[in-house]
Amino acid sequence: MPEVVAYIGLGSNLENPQMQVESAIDELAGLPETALRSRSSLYRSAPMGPQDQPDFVNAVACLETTLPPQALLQGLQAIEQRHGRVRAQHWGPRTLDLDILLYGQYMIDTEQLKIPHPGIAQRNFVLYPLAEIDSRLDIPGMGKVQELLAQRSAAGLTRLEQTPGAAQ
Ligand code: ROI
Repeated sequence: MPEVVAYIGLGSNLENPQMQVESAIDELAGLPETALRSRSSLYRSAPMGPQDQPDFVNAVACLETTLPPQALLQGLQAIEQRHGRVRAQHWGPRTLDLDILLYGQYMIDTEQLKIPHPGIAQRNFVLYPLAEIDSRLDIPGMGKVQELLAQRSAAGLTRLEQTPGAAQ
């Protein structure tokens, strides 16, 4: 497999969400055949979907990997499991959610994998951190991140300050 640049969306709204997301980024960096190229800041975001749940912490990580998409997905699911993810309520709270947003310029549409992630254009908590990493990024079939962002308000979204003492 040639090396591919993949973008991963991270989200958590249970059990110290900032810590869940920070440690998941470290775990992404530890996946086989994979290196962490860059990452966004953390963002606090109002829940999309049912409103009777805590705010989320969201971020995006950019990986270089030679894992095929299916193997990458399995790696993400293993990390979710380690964070105690249980799939209870549809669009309900979760300790950790990891999504493959982009896998190079590939378009994949299977039962298990939809890449680019179909929700990107609607989610300011994905677009803003993506743009922080690369605002000129092209999302196959959707357009440039910068243009998608211009159509999404930042309502409910706050970029979080660096955690004191966090590694830079
Ligand atoms: N809402 C926000 N703000 N962030 C998320 O990561 C997120 N993830 C979800 C649902 C429940 C749809 N809402 C979200 O899965």
